[in-house]
Amino acid sequence: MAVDYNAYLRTDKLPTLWCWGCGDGVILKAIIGAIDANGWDKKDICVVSGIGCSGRMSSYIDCNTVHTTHGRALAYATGIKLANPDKKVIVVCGDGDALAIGGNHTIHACRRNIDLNLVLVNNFIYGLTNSQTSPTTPQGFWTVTAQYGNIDPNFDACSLAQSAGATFVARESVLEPKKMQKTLSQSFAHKGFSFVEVFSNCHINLGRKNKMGEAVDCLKWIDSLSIPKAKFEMLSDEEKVGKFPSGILYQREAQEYCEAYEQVRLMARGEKK
Ligand SMILES: Cc1ncc(C[n+]2csc(CCOP(=O)(O)OP(=O)(O)O)c2C)c(N)n1
Repeated sequence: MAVDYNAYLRTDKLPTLWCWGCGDGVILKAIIGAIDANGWDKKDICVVSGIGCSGRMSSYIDCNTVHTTHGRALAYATGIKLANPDKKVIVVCGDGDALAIGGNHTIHACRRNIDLNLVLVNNFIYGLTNSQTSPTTPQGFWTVTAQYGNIDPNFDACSLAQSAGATFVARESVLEPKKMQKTLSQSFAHKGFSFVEVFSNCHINLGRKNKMGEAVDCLKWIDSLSIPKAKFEMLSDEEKVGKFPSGILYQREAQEYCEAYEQVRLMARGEKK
């Protein structure tokens, strides 16, 4: 059945603040589609976001939402989930939000395997604040904080999440919204910490300032970066440089943090030995 998007949107907040053609709108639609596919009731969902263009996501979804401080969305979400383990908590962060200022929260949320669903909107730059270098900005790119070209090596965020202990790790892009929605839906159904990185276009603060052309040229560049996991694994080490595998990259079952915490709570109350 077709998704009734209006039922999930705060239509009085539209149009969005995003630039024309921004990938954030594509991701918002896919998140709503994935919520709908899981049949979740709006009152059982909380969407938590940090500060950034992508952080505006929580303003537009009509459910329980918390628009938190920059880099701290996962800390808020951890508290919300521990206090309400029966609720579904979706966290939306930009690459600066989740990997720079909030990097510590990200690795420890992965390590705890708490049942949160992180959607990492990777547009390779600080979008909202006009083009500072983020941990995913490719080397050589111009940013306001790297005016001679970025010299910092960039993160493979999914490898980081997997190493830190996330039990569902995937990478998708705004170029394939239906595939992204399906992966998001699977990640939402997963019990434990799910980490879905979505490559998205910031054709204004990344593309225009790096003379990449129009929005569509920025999208083509994003498309050239990721290769489906099975094909990626066939590449030589040299061919893999600067490329990222896409799709569901890793999944396993492990003890979920709220369940472990509940056992501790019962022991502390003398209700369990
Ligand atoms: C503690 C703190 N430091 C810095 C800022 C300024 N700030 C707001 S958003 C942002 C970066 C946004 O980039 P990203 O997280 O990648 O999200 P995007 O806007 O690209 O979606 C920064 C540095 C802030 N609001 N709070």
